[in-house]
Amino acid sequence: MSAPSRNQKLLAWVDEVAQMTRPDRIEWCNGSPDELDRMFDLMVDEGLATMLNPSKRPGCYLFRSDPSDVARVENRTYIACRNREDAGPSNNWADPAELKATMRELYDGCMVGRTMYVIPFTMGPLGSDISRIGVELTDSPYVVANMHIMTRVGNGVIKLLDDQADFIPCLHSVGKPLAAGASDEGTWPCAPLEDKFISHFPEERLIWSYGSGYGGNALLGKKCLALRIASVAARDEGWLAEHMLILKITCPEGKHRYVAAAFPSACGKTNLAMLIPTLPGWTVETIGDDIAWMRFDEEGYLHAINPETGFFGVAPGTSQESNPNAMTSIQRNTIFTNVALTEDQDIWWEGIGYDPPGELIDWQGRVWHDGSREPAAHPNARFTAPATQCPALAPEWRDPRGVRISAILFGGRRPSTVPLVHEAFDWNHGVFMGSSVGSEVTAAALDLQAGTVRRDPMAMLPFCGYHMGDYFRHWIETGARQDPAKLPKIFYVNWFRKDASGRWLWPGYGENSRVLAWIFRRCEGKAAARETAIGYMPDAAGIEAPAGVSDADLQELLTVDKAGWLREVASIREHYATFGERLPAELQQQLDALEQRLLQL
Ligand code: OXD
Ligand code: MN
Repeated sequence: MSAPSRNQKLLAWVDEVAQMTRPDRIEWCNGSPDELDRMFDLMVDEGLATMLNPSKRPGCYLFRSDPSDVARVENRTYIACRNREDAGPSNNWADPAELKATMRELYDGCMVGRTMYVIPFTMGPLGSDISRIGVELTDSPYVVANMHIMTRVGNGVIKLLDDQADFIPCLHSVGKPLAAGASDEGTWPCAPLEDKFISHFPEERLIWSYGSGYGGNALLGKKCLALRIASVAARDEGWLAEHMLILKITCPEGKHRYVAAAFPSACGKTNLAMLIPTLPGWTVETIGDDIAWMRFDEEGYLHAINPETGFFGVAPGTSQESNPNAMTSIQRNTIFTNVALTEDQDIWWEGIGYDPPGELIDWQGRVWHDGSREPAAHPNARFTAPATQCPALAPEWRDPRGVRISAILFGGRRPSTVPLVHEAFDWNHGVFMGSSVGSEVTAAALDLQAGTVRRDPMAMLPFCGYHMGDYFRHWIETGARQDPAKLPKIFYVNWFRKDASGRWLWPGYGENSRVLAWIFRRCEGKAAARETAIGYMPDAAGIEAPAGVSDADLQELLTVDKAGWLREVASIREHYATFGERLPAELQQQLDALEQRLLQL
């Protein structure tokens, strides 16, 4: 097919990559439904995909990955900038020229026997000032199909590129060339772990990924472009690229507000983004579940867009009870990866809310019976579903101007110490809260002492494309340029409190609407709060307790545990030490001031 673009930079780059990788053919993607069907047909024919039961899950397909290719590979993820210090202590640094030389050897002939797809896409609505154009070159039809769902692919982008708009080049290969006439024959193509590279060249705004087909490593618009590269662009251009969901909340009187929220992985971000309130009269609608790009408008208000068009969610644990809107979203036109297959060609996973309906085929293609020791679905099994299938999607989710953010929430899994909700005194105090976010780990989960907090500042540790100390400075400076009265309020929430016997103190899920309601009223200036050592907090009367939460429970959820917080201060001090001299003095001052306030209690 002849190239449908007149953009010289794009044509030259496609040519250069084709010469290096030597695909059998090149195909330009137009984003059409026919193209998507063709990708699925191709993969079904090659034994890589199973079409699910069309009367139960129309338009849905199941994929099983190689057991070595089931998640993001942080130890194979690189930030290649000129100075090692600029990558900071939380990233793997590589010298750009050396990394390119290593990867060029791997890319040499890596697409032999395959088609190279050219995927023009935008993150964010076509033509919005905040949006970015990317072009992904890949030899994976699985990536093409997922990009169709997760981004805006197609001719509209080609047209913009014809007008010489710039784009972010994203190169991807599964790293498995095929001998003449061979096919994958049902085996998920990827390279061994030591050959996988997920590389970012932030100074050039360039992404090179090799050897993995897994979403976070291969759908380059998502974590690579919309977070790691965009975070650097945002720093340079004065905006924020964040690992945040965006939701809309409407109160019984009909007024609405928008909230952005950052939580480390496995804290129920998708569930919160699609929450169904138990509090009568309130509604929550979804704008996005993973990434927010935010900018201050001319009037000084923060606006956010969701740059994606789909949900790439964790399947296990998703059920009618935990997230009915997600269950409806995945009813049709969804890609399932590494879930279990039922006898009637439907999907099943641990925590789906009902027993396995008979014998299953597990995520590795083996027969599985109830009671087997290994899980039937991989714990990181995923669904890729179009956002438009979410019944709670707010109509303005695609507004190119974005939505005005009234509140920013930070949170993590903290069984002790951190109360249900507290509000920052001001922007810098809120940045301090975000910088100290983390989740407690169990000894079984990681080789760490139980009770240790694994810090994941603003849930960006794996996704910030530069030094985290500079990232905190960027947040502080961004706030300092604005009228404080117009800045969003910042809150720290914790749905995961337990009492001394290990009993959950708070039921979570839809009941979290009770906390959102307090936050909403705070933004309106209508809810009372008391000033404490750690921030503003509601009295027990400020939160309507759900069934099963006693007055004593609520009291415990809303007290400041002085001893626990002094331990927290010491732990944050250790965390801060890892950022060295680039930690902004403002954050050190926030920590010292918190300690002083606690000591006075
Ligand atoms: C994700 C993650 O996959 O945060 O969204 O790990
Ligand atoms: Mn995420």
